Amino acid sequence: MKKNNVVTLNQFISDQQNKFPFVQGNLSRIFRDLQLAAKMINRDVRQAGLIDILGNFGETNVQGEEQKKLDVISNEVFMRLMDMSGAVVCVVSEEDEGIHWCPDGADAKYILAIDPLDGSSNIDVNASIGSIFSIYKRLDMDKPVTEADILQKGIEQVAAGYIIYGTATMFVYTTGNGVNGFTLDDSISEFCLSHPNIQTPKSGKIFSVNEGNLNEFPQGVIDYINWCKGTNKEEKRPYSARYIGSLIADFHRNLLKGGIYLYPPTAKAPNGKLRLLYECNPMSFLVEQAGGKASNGQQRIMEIQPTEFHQRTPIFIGSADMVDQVMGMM
Ligand code: AHM
Ligand code: MG
Repeated sequence: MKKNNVVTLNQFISDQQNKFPFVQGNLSRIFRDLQLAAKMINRDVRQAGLIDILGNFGETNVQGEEQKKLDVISNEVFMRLMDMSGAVVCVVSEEDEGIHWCPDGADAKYILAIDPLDGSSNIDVNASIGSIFSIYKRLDMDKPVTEADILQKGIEQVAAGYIIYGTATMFVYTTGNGVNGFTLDDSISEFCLSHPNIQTPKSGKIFSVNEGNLNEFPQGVIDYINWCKGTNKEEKRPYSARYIGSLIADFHRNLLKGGIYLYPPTAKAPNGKLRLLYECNPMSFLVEQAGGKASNGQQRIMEIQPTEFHQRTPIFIGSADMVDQVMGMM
C-alpha cells in the first residue's frame, strides 16, 4: 500500500471481488451489511454512557446469563440488516436459541453465525467489547437448510471476523486469504485499511487467562501458567499476564503483539466457557490465517464436529510456539 493511499473496506472488497470474476457478489453484499451493522452498533456503544441504555435488560439469554440492553440492540441490528440483505438464508446467534430465518433469503447460499456483542459485562466499566461473525455456505442449494448446514466444522468457514469497539473501532476479517484490519475514520464514516496482511508473532510474552480459576484447571495448564511466571532470561520469562475478560480485546492485543489466550476446562465448566460456533471457530480461522494456532487441548478447534448450536469448548489460541508449548505440557 502506498503511503497516503486510503483504501476503504468497500474498495478493498470490490478489488478482491474483481480478482475472482465468477464470484456473484453475494459475499460482498453481506460484508457491506456487516459494516453497516458495525457502524450502527459502534454508535450505540459510544453513546452508552450518555443515554440510558446501560445496565441489564432484565432477561436471561439461552445460556442462563443476564442480557445487557446493548446485547439485545446489537442482536436486533444484525438481524434487521441480514433480513434486508437477501444474501443470507439464516442467522444463528449467541443471543437466540433457534435459527433466525431471513424472509428474503430462501434462495441465498450463505449462513451467518454471530456473537453480536461479546464481553458485555465490560460495557458498564467502559472497557473494549466487540462483535464476532462467521459465514458458511449452505450444503446443497437444491435441498432445504437443516441443522446440518449450521453445524459445519470451522474448516468450512467461508469468512470470519470481528469488530472491536476499543479506543478506535476496527473491522478485522479473513476470507481465507490472510487477515486484514480496517480502522473506522469517524470523519468520513469509513473503515480504512490500517493493518494489511496481519501476521501474528510466532511467539510472544503475554498470557491471558482468568487466573482466579487456576486451582480448577487441569494440572498441565497449571504447570504451563507457572512456567510462564518462572524466570528464564533467554526465554524472556516471566511473561506478562494481561486479561481484560473481553475475548476480542484480549485476542486482538495478542494477535498484534504475540501471546496466548486460554480458557481451559474448569470444575464448574468442564467444556470451558466460550462457544464453538460464535466465538472459537471465527477466532481460530483468523488466528490460523495470521500464522497462529488454536486447539481445545486435544485437537484443532476448526476440526471439531459441532453437535449443538450453543456448544462450548475449552480453547488455547494465539502464537504458534505458545500454543505448542501448552499442548506439550498437557
Ligand atoms: P459473553 O459471551 O457472555 O460476553 O462471555 C464471553 C466472555 C469473553 O469475552 C471473555 O473472554 C470471557 O467471557 C471471560 O470470562 P470469565 O469472566 O469467566 O473470565
Ligand atoms: Mg460471547
